[in-house]
Amino acid sequence: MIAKGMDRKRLLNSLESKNRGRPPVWIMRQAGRYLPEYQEIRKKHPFLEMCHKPDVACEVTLTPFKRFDFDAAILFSDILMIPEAYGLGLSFEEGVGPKFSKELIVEKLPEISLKQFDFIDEAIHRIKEKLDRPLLGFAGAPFTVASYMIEGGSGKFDIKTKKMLFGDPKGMHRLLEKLTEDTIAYLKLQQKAGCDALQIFESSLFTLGPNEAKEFSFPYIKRIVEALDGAPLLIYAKGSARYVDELAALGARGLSLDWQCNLPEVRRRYPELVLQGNLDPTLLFAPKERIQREVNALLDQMNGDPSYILNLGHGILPTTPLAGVEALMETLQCRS
Ligand code: 1CP
Repeated sequence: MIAKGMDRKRLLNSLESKNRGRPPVWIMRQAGRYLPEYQEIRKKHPFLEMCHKPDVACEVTLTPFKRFDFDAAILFSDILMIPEAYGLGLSFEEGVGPKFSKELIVEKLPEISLKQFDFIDEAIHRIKEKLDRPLLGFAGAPFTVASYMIEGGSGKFDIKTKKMLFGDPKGMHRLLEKLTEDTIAYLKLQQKAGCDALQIFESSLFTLGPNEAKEFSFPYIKRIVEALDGAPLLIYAKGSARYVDELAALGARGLSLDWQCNLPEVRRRYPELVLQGNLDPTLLFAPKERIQREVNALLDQMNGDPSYILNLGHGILPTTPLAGVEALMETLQCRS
């Protein structure tokens, strides 16, 4: 699907605070399990193979555009590629999610080489050859990736992570230091390969109290922002509502906010910041009229905002009906 003329630039314009007309839209996890086309490809490949094979990663990245005219693509990959490169034995089990088979010993984590991410470099080059709109690269924020490594996969209450954070804060900082350095190199690789913008996912922020967030999350994200030196970078955080000021102070181009934030109010406080979000992902399960009402209510306040990007407040859920996404897209297009 080919977007027309300046339309293709909507996302980049918003990132430069100069968008006119309707806001750009993309959806976190848009190249994922809610799409029947994704499920078809997934039948043929285990998840990690999809990430490792540049031709498949490219195909999956472009899959959502068969149905939806999103204004950007996001690289098909995962936030766990860095721990995988550490040799922690990552696997994805059906219905279970990510799992690491090797024990985490922070002191023994190896130095990694960017050569290990050649498959990502190649996937980005391939996508850029075919894509007619901006491509987002991404990485997990150090604390979120650390929490998966410590839990050995998805941890329901992140108890092991908290145990380490409170019981061995020095060890926790050593792990976060290492992840920060590797994440900087990893994001720079994606930028150099052709990604037009980058997003950092701090999906586990909500598990932390304010003192812990201040110590174990924000300083590391800030270092990444500084190292990327003005690159168009968005920070997504789940649990952003109570930390808008702290997140805004990290110096990134924009914030991607969850659905507990009052986005128009954040805009009043931060007129200059790029803002992205923040519909509740479960809204897409609602009847069409309800989706229209909620999307229109948000757009009544944000339409015409030169630095706004429409998105959900977290990733689209795997069981989301396609009709929900269709209703969102139709409502937006009616506002053009
Ligand atoms: O369209 C896209 O966004 C595709 C690229 C993408 C991204 C940006 C994937 C593919 N994963 C991610 C980010 C990601 N991965 C996050 C941050 C965003 C968020 O909070 O949703 C996190 C926490 C992960 C870790 C992860 N990987 C999970 C979550 C586990 C948990 O704790 O609940 C899962 C299920 C995966 C596997 C995965 N990654 C991506 C897909 C499409 C899948 C499903 C794999 C399958 O088909 O079984």
